[in-house]
Amino acid sequence: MKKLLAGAAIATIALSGAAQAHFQLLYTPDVMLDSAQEIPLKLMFGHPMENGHAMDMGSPEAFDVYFKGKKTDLLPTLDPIIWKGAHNEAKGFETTYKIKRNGDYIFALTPAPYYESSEDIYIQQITKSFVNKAMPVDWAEPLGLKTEILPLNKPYQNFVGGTFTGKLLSSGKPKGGIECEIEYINPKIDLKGNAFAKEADGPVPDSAIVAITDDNGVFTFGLPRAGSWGFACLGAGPDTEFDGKELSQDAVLWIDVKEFK
Ligand SMILES: [Cu+2]
Repeated sequence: MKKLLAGAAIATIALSGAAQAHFQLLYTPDVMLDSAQEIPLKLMFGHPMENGHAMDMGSPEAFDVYFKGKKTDLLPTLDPIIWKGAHNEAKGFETTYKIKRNGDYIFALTPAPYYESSEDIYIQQITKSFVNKAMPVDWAEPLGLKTEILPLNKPYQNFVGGTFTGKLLSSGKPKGGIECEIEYINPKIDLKGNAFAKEADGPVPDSAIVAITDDNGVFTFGLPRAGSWGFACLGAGPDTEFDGKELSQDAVLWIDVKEFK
């Protein structure tokens, strides 16, 4: 309950009541591929629905891709970038990855804990993104992260007007009663320029969109709009302290939503 209140308080301070949530982004533009290609991956920490301020990322603790149960370390491939938000610039990372074989590629990022001075806590958003080539295989399998959202719908193929259901795990076990914030990437992304567009004309609700996980760790959300949608289940992980301060170890999942036409 304390975390819920802390989350609400920061949103209030930051934008006098308007919806604003931190989201770790792990972004690539095309998530269903039919041919082999090298994909870009952009890692940045910001407020995508509000097009709010960008935050500096430290060196990630882990960044891996999982393919058919095999994990490959991508940390050595990361290059630092300066991500340009609508209002400021912040440190992020980028890399590229060659998608060759058919199947599901699950990218998982454990960022360094981020110190949020306005709350005097650390935030660590353990984040998953998916890319599929041609054949669905194991997108619904857990990766064994400290905390993660298991997609119960294909994360790379969702439609406006449909629903998405996820299952929150903490140390591999379902976790109920956790608040999950929900956002989409509102501004257009300039991949070459490592920037969000200044204009973000998509709607921003009056307060954060939230779902609470049930006793089985499950939540469902109706998808109102096409784009990249993110879910951040707050304080879900087993680690609650970092460097002598409170740590919110969150599970983040990104999905793709298209018009059904
Ligand atoms: Cu923030």
